[in-house]
Amino acid sequence: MLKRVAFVVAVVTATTFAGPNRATAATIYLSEATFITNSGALSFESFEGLSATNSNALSFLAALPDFTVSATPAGGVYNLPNFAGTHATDGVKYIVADLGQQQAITFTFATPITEFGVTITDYGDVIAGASQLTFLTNTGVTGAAVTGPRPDANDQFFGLIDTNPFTSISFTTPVGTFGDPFSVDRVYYTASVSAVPEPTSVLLLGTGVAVAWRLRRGRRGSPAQRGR
Ligand SMILES: [Ca+2]
Ligand SMILES: [Ca+2]
Repeated sequence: MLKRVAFVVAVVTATTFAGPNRATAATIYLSEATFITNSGALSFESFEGLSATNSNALSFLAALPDFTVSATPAGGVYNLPNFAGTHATDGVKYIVADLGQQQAITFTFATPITEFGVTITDYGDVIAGASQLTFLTNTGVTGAAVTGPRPDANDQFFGLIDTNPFTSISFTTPVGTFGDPFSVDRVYYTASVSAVPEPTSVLLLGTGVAVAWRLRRGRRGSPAQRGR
């Protein structure tokens, strides 16, 4: 009987430890400043290089240097100061998802990232939009990015840092929130490996250290100079 109890306790303990370890790998940030502080080198994109459409196309997709951004069922690039509450949070251009329910904006990266941040505007300001905008990565990390209701033209930063790299993240409105356009701008993501100091910089730094060491050695080896 005692043996049996011990076995059960051992199994429960193992399960308890496995759960939190997995959950704490991903951290959500609602403060842009804290997200940046806790991130490594980041790249930034705010869609200023795209042509504004100021209208919605079905299955909208735009290609940026490091990722694509798509909007379903429809979306576009806007440069209007205020389109039904949506607006830019950096520069003048931004991406809108509109028309229908379960509207989604999806970012898909060419190389895996561990950090992602974005400002989401104007979510949850219409009557039926009082629930959450859900995020989901291709690795299965999910949760609430923005919780409604929110005032018209609101801004909400959302950041995710995950030790387990991911290549896509989507933001989806719930069923029943028909006609609540929302938008994204100010995108941060893990800088690609090309942003790491290049071998020539490292070599120059090494040369500098060698020169300094030689100078010190030279001074020590000259008693006449030391006596002055
Ligand atoms: Ca912008
Ligand atoms: Ca809205």
